[in-house]
Amino acid sequence: MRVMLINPRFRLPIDTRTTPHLGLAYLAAVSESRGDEVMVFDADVEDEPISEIVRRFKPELVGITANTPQVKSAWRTAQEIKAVLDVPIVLGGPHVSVLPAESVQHPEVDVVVRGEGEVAWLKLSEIIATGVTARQLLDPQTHLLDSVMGISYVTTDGHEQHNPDQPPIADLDTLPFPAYHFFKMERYTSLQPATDTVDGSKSFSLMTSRGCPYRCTFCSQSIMPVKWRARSPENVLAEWQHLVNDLGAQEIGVLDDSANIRMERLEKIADLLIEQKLNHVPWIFVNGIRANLASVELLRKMKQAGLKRLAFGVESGDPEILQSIDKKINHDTIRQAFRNAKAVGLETIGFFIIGLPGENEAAMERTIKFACEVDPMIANFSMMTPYPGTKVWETVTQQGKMLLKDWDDYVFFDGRARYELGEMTAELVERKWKEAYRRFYLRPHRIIGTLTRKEFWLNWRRTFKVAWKTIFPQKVK
Ligand code: B12
Ligand code: SF4
Repeated sequence: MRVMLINPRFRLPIDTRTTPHLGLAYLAAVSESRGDEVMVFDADVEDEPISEIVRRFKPELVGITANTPQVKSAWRTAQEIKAVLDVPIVLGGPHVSVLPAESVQHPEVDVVVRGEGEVAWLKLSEIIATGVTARQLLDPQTHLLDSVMGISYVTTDGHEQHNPDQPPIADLDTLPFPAYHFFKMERYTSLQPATDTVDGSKSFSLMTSRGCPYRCTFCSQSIMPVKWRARSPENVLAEWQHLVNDLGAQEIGVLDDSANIRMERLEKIADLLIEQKLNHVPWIFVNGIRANLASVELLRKMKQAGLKRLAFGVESGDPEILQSIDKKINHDTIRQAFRNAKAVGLETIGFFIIGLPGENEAAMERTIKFACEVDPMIANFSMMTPYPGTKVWETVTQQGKMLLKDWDDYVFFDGRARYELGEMTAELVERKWKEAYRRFYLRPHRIIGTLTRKEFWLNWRRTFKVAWKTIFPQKVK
């Protein structure tokens, strides 16, 4: 069967990275292992319109991914495809997992897959490969979709159906490795193009675990299965060997939400990387690892294993706010984690949020000061964006004034406040957010540090552009 997987067009207002979509790479691998002919269309790097490619390739099944700011683009893409070909169209990804009813009401969307997608995708592929049309699929008389868990759809007689959730995949080692060979690797950037100059075609991502046992109030992770599940160190190593030896990886991004929930597992992975001499390829934790589980011994071992840079989610410098967001951590632990990382020679990233519910100017001030105190190499200040499904979303919709009405606007780099709540006005959030970047990066030692980094000079045009757009954001649509 011919299968097409799509990452719909979406551009951030600032020039960040473009990397292959790992979720689609997993689904592509599942389809390939079924013997399907797979095509990945990543609108971020394609030149041709989707309708042309669909006419040529004639897919028999289409899957489209959608996070919140992408979902309108996903619906538009589905419409464009249906206009040239009557093919079953399936949507998946974080946004549609939280609000499936919204997407199934779009006539061009046949099925929504909620949560982890591999099992449902395989089941749907098996059914559709028998040659059924989208209409037959949704006909309640056929009962074709009755046993597929984790999907939502509207039957041909207009009944909205949400099948029971798919249980989380218990053994992640059973999954095939993400199929990067379906992506135009030469068209992507490195993981952190503002700081590193790695050829995008040599830059890969992997995940050693899925899920997160924490439930921070602002994080969309609450939509994924609660249970944290890890791949075995041996399985991770096998993928790492494949990326380095077969695909020539020159950097690897580890995308786990909380990679260090079991520290001994990470230590084992690090041991294997050293043993197998894979530690010459630098790797980065692009998402925060838990600061309370970052012992100096573990960090030292990972540094030996090739870890170059790691991130900690700090979120707020205000103790009360930190407690209110259920991060389940305190500032001394975070301070110690940064000290440990720097002591063993790791580069650090700190993630901070401006505009969490309950904040006032003093709380935001504490966040800026704390960022300057722990002084990571990269400080990332997000303007709080309440994503559907999160507790912050509930708070804002119930007690605040949501300023965003359009899913397209749910990015957090465009300098506009998303909501007002209590004494937190849009003016305050926008002013402190800009101030955070200015005050963090325009300190004398940071300027000198930046100017003496080789990568800065290799990337100076891009870095200036990103800095300019951050401090003087333009309204984009
Ligand atoms: C890496 C990453 C990025 C990278 C790369 C994105 C990419 N091309 O993949 C970058 C830095 C560019 C990025 C940017 C943004 N991101 Co991001 N990102 C992630 C992160 C950490 C990992 C994504 C990943 O690879 N997951 C692993 C794979 C296996 O999971 P998956 O992609 O969800 O796919 C699975 C299922 O969702 C499902 N599925 C997905 N698509 C489809 C399609 C079909 C047909 C089917 C059947 C199933 C299916 O099956 C897949 C396999 O199980 C996630 C957090 C997370 N844990 O997922 C956040 C996350 C996806 N990002 C998020 C956000 C908010 C953003 C931004 C909007 C932030 C911003 N700057 O404003 C932008 C949007 C950019 C864009 N182009 O869309 C949110 C999304 C929330 C939401 N409601 O949409 C997440 C969940 C983080 C969070 N915890 O809040 N992101
Ligand atoms: S912010 Fe990090 S620790 Fe908190 S729920 Fe999200 S992934 Fe887990």
